[in-house]
Amino acid sequence: MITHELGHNFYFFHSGGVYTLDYGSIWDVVSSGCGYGSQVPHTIVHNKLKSHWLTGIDSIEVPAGGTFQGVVYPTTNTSGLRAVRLKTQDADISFTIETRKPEKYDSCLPAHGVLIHIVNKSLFENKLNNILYGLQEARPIDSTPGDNDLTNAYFVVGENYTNTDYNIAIDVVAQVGNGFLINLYQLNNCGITLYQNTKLTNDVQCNGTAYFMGSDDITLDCQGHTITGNTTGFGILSENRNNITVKNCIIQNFSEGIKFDSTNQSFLLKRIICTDTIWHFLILTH
Ligand SMILES: [Ca+2]
Repeated sequence: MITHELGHNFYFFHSGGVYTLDYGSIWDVVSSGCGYGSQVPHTIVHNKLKSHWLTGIDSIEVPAGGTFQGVVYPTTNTSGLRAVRLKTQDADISFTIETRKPEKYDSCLPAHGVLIHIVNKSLFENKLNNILYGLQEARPIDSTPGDNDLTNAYFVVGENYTNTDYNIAIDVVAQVGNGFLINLYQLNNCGITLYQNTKLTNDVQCNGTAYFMGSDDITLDCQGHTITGNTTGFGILSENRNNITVKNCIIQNFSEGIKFDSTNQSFLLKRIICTDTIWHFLILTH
């Protein structure tokens, strides 16, 4: 409790506000934490960034419209990248990414995973005179929404968070040591590697290759949208992959519309209009 109240003196506010107005997050000592009288967890990286406890090589700030790929290590580590803040076109809104692991001060936490918060800076400014009540500056993104439970809010390998209001996607690609490899990209951007099933929500215009298929067993569904190039690169490039599905795409004006090279097994191409003259397939079947 002392740690919690001390946090307020640093202008740290209750995170939560997802299912309850206040408190409600086990992941933050300046929320409910693990309960009074229990081992208290760390505070969220948003607060550590705000107070410059994490700086330099400990953290990275991704500008609005930017991308990031790298390993985010647990808050309980003493070195390595431990915080990512993604800015958005709205100067007040950002997202933070952190890895939490039940050990040391975080030993009361329920699992090892990736936590994502949406931060609204304007709420911080509104609350300077109202420190204990009101809206939360940082709200956890619940990976299992609607269940009135934030203990399972963490993301694990293979899971993805997509926010179409801000056109961002965050993939948890793999575990690397005790950290997680994060792939953060802008929805509908070009030149990106896809690791998860992806749906386009509008047409895209690309300089060079639009999409690299980065994992097996994934689907790109353009939902009828058009991918337009500048006569260079590939619309969709898949090399040494299994079970890639591309559907509902209109692909035009690339050097090659689709290149599937050594991409084997049950790939599917459905409802595709490719206006480029060259399609390049080297398909291995078992
Ligand atoms: Ca949940």
